[in-house]
Amino acid sequence: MSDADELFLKIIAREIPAEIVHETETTLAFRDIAPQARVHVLVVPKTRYRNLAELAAADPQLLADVVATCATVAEKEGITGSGYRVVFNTDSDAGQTVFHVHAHVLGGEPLAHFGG
Ligand code: DGP
Repeated sequence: MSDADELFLKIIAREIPAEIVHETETTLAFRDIAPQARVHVLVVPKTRYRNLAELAAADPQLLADVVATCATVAEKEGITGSGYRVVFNTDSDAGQTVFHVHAHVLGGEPLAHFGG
């Protein structure tokens, strides 16, 4: 595991500061250091898995916890009415840079549309 991949474990341990938005027994939500939207929060499981595929295979309940925390964050941030996006960048083509699975919760303004 590289230093970059240990980053979120250090945030979970409060060894590196972050603006924490919500915490549960199994997950932590904190603001992205380089926000791509007015609201940009990262949600991580407190146990590290490399990416979405590893988490889904190893612990589906923990994945459900991460997704539930995303919905809670959207409520706390007041963006459920206007809408929001949840993204798991997974490996190189998606530009994943930190290999501790995390969901991006983005909203608070109109987001560029993608898809059909
Ligand atoms: P990804 O590209 O999907 O692996 O996203 C990693 C995100 O992590 C990226 O949007 C920036 C964010 N990030 C990187 N370093 C830090 C940090 O030290 N603190 C916080 N809060 N976010 C960070």
